[in-house]
Amino acid sequence: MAGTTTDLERQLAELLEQERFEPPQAFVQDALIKDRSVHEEAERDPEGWWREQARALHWFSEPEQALDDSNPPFYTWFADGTLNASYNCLDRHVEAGLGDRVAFHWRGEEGEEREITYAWLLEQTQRAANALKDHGVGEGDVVGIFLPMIPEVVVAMLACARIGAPHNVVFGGFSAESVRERMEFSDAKALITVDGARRKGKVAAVKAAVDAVGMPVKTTIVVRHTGLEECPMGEGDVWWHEALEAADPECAPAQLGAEHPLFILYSSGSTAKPKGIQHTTGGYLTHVAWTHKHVFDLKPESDVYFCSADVGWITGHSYIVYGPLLNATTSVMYEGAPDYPHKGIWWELCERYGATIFYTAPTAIRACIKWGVEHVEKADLSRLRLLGTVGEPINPKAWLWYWKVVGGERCPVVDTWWQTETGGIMITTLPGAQAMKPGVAGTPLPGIAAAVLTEEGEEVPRGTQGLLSLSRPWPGMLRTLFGDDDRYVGTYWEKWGPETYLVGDASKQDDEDYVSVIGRVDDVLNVSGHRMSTAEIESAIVSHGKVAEAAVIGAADEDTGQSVAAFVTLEGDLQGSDELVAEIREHVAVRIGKLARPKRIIWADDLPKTRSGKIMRRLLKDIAEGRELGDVTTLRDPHVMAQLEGKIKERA
Ligand code: 6R9
Repeated sequence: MAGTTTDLERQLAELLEQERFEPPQAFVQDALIKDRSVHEEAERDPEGWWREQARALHWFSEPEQALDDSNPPFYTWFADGTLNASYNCLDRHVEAGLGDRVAFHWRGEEGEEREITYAWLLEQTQRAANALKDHGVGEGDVVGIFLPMIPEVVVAMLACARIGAPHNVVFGGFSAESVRERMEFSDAKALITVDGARRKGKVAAVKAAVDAVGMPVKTTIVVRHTGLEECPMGEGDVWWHEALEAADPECAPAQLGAEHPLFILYSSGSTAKPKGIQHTTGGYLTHVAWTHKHVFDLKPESDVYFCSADVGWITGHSYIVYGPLLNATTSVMYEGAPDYPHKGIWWELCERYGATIFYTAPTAIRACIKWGVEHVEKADLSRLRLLGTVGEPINPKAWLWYWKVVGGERCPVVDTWWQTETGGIMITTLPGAQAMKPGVAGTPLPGIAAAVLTEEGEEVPRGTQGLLSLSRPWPGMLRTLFGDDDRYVGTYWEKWGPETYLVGDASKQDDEDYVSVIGRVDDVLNVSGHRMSTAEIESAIVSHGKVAEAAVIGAADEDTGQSVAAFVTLEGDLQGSDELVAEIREHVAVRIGKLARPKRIIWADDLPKTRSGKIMRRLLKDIAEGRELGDVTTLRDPHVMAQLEGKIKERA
């Protein structure tokens, strides 16, 4: 085995020299798009082109209008059309005779399997929609969803969409406290949650945790999943299965304006308060339907698609639920962790269900590399024909490993750049039409325009690093931040004016228009492809009784891209200890979620601040990553740095 690894390493090292990979001929032959004429066609008339793509949806009344840019940056798309998201995802497929098609091959952590058909989803969605109505939820009311990766999470989202109640899904890895806060911010009327969630063989009592913090909602609907004995049901609590059973089986889809909000999804920004990113119906669905089909070269009759994300993130919303269902896709949905019950579970599932398309995050690929090729090689992956990544920059080494070991050098790899705010994929390669460059996402998709700018808004020369911007509205764009138009304008449209969207990523563009994305330029961390705010973690740490002050930075990390490092000063003359490290980590887990726990805590007597009192994060980053210190002359107290450096050396 050792011999094979060396061979592989040598082969990968050779491939590292190659900057450009043409799409494999066998793939191109059957590809939906084989050249760049679509890009050109869209470029001639972007609005008209998107208007054409909107025809892929079913409209109760067809829109005449595409983009309305009369009040920037409050853009609208297809505003005079009416439609329903759940009708588009379910009814029309069932009406077309596809009711028996599997929408999800679902696999539970314990190995149980459920085949979820389109007909079943439609039946359950109508009942759930009526159950929501029975419990006082109406059009425009926000409904919170805090569920693990079980089919009911899809039903819950589509039931909300059916009656025009925007959903607010919270990732299952967040703490109950985070859920409470998000319910409060979004003024949610009801919460759909679960008795317990399984993680690597253990069961977490979710309903009990939710009760312990108290939710500001009238009704809590509880899915019975693990059958936990201790699932407290109080006043205002209803069992999902009982509510659905009692509900009318038919619920006509609400005919909603294209700009009706479909969902809110909270995402981390550069302040402690998460941003309620608000998406609407017609434009968002048009964008995710087109991109899901063409970026993944989807043939719904023969493909089996597996996206390993969680529905609680935008990737799950757009490319597990809405995009795939709009295109009548058969998908694989897995409840568990990538290394449970064993490190080859993804590949076992690919073989078992015949997955042809696989979409994951670079951090997961790096974990697989560490676990070893043997876990991949055990499975027959010969049906795979396309691979994708999302969430963070992929280093060329990981790209090549994915291409070679998982894809057998037959499967194009699409490196898809986008954000919660963009709704859908914006920059990538179309797999049958464009060469791939490892570590470089690709070009703006048809209809999308991007540019790399200076702080002042001038385009930088090709090959030079600058700030990524999007220079034209697109249908899947966020419309505002929930209840906070000012913050929406201030965050994205103030720097360069209401026509140029500020992405927040540093990037470069080459002579062929390919964009490589380097990383965030603001105080947003990217740990394993999960977005987190330094300010949010800092305020969680500071809320611990023994902590005086904290500064959080993202330190470069080989496995997770970035990791959370916290510089902490303690109250009075308290001393740091291993117990206190554990206490603070647990405190962060309770306040935000396990994913936000600092990997390293560094005790500091003081934090380096400018004379105006701003924490110098750049210096902390230098320290945490072991670099020579840059200019410290603007510091209020330059000795602070010497003390901190001393601490780090002690540890090393
Ligand atoms: C979909 C999603 C968005 C941020 C984004 C950027 C980073 C996402 C990337 C990528 C390089 C890619 N990012 N995809 N960086 N290459 N292919 O991840 O949304 O959670 O909102 O994060 O993630 O920094 O600005 P979200």
